[in-house]
Amino acid sequence: MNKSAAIRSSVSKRKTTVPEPQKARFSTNTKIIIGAGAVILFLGGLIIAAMPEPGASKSANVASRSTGSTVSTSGTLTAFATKFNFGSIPMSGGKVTHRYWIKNAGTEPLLIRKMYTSCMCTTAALVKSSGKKFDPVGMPGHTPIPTINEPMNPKEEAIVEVVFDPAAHGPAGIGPIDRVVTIENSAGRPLELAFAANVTP
Ligand SMILES: [Cu+2]
Repeated sequence: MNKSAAIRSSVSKRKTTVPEPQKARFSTNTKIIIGAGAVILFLGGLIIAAMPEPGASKSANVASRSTGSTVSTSGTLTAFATKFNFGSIPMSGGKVTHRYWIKNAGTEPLLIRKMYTSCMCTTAALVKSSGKKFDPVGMPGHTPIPTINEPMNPKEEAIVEVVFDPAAHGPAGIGPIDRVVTIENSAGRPLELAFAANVTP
């Protein structure tokens, strides 16, 4: 605050020693007052900026400590698109594949517990960003569904590679179909990836 005190003393000095017309003196004083105010605001800003933010860092520490030993229930497993349409596909054309991108959009790690599909004509395989690919899974009751408990870190992305076999049901499977891949996870509700197709003869 020495600076502003110096400015103030110079203001009073000028006031007494330099006689000026009323109008001019007013504008000079106003400028100096604004200047002094800016210095005070600037110094105050420096002090505030230099101050640590104990509230913010403390709450972050508490949050990480309270969840350190447990699996997240507030992270969120999301998909960039949860629906896909293969359009018309011939029964004799062979299997078709679609890759869904999923992401842990939460702030804490989560676990992919297990994945399964709604029908035996459909398989789904998890492919991690590291390139690690899990064995494809199918429909519960038709194929064993392993619990994989695969971790996904915050912001980590992965692929769910879904394969649909339009010939799996034979001629009975001709027509529009809807299938779902379910991904059970530790972050909340299961993520459901859906697709449709129109199987033609
Ligand atoms: Cu099926």
